[in-house]
This record gives sequence, C-alpha cells and structure tokens, in this order.
Amino acid sequence: AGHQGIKGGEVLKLYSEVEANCLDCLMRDPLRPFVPQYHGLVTRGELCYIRLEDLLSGLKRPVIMDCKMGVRTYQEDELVKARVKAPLRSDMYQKMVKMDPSAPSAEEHAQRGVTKWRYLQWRDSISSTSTLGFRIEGIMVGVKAREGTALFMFIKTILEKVGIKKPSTTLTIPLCFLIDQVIGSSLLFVHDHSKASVWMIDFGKTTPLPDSQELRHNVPWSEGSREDGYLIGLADHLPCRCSY
Ligand code: 4IP
Ligand code: MN
Repeated sequence: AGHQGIKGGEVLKLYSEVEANCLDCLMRDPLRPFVPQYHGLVTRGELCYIRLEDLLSGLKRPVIMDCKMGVRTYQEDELVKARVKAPLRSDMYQKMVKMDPSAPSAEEHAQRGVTKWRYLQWRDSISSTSTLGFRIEGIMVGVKAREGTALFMFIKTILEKVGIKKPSTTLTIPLCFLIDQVIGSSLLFVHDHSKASVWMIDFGKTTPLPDSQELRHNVPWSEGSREDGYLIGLADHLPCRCSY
C-alpha cells in the first residue's frame, strides 16, 4: 500500500515523516546493505514521495515473502489514544467481522466501529505475531516451507554478522536498530532461482526512543517498555511453526 509508479530501478512510496527519518538514519548505519537504498524525496503533483531502490529490479520470476516482525504492530501511542478519544473505525470493524463475526464485543457491534488499536491488537492476537514475534503477511504461491526455512536461516546469519544478535559486545556505535522501536516493519524474502536475498522494509512506525535509551528487542512487551520483540520472531522461531 502507498507504493506508486516505478521508474528505472526506483519505487516511489507515499511520504511519511517517520519513515523518511528512519531511512536517513539507516543510510548512515551498518544495516544499510540490508535495506532498500533511499534516494530522498520527490514531489508529484500535490503529493510527496520517498524514492526507494526497487528490490525486484532485474528479477525475472521472483518469489516473495513478507514477514511482519515483532510481537506487536501498533505503537504505544495508539493504545493511549484508544483509552481517551480514539475515533471509531468502521472499516476496521468490517474487516474484523468479515474474518470472525464473533470477534467484536456487543458494544462494538452496536457502534459498528472499533478503535485502530483494538483492531491491530486483535490481528496480532489471532496471528502468530503475539506468540511467535512475526507473521507472514504475504507470500507468493510456489515458495516451499523448506525454502522459507532456509531463507530465515540466511537473514539470521547476516544479522548476526552485523552484530545485532549480541549488540552490547560487538558494537561500539549506536545502531538505528538499537535505539528505535521497530514496529510494523517486515523482512522481505526474495528469490529468483539463481539468487536469494532478504531485506528489511517498511519503517513507517519505526521511531527512536525519546532519550536514546536502547531496546533489547528480545523480551516480551509490557506497556511502557517500548520493546518490540523483533528478535523473538527472528531468532527463536521458524516459519514452519507459523500459524498464519
Ligand atoms: C492495516 O490492516 C495494517 O495493519 C496497516 O499496517 C495499517 O497501517 C492499517 O491502518 C491497517 O488498516 P490490515 O493489514 O489488516 O488490512 P501496515 O501498513 O504495517 O501493513 P498503518 O501503517 O497506518 O498502521 P490504517 O490506519 O492505515 O488503515
Ligand atoms: Mn506493510
């Protein structure tokens, strides 16, 4: 969603300040080789876009899997809002009913709406997000479970190589990854018979912590901790155990 037009190895994605800031940070980070290259902003008509490397450029018949990482896909702010004055979303209520008519409470049925937090939290709870720390959001038919597993091992290896697994002992500079809560971000697995790669994508809800405090990424979330559980999904589990 939000992707627009492709021009010569580039993809335009609708501008988000959060995502642009995160990409700025990533372009100066050891993680740079593992994210789409960011070429700044461009305006088309009324709208502003982020210019990103097209990760599928040059691939003839790519097989793609999108794994959304972490134990939650909503920001803590969303929860705070839901308690006070969050607008009710009828679109999200409808998506919920479509998947499980018994999911909304009597009150939610009556108002025919749910808060965004309620919907996102429910999606996390019915998928493998809350329990395994990732869920498969999209997959192109044809990818076999065994290939998926191999790809997961692959990303694990490259992330270990750049020091994410044991950050405190191997890193001297702060990584964007350490100081950010990485929410709603995906790993994009791409393979094209001859070549396989894994990319970190989608940083629209990845925000730095207020005081450059660092996250561990491998512990369960509790309200206020800001932990995202990214490494729970990455290090502890494989796609064959995924429920979604
Ligand atoms: C979507 O629900 C995803 O959770 C989107 O997250 C979210 O966007 C949408 O919220 C929500 O409607 P489904 O995938 O179940 O349809 P993502 O973009 O990470 O896939 P954001 O990024 O805004 O949370 P709205 O508010 O954009 O509709
Ligand atoms: Mn997405």
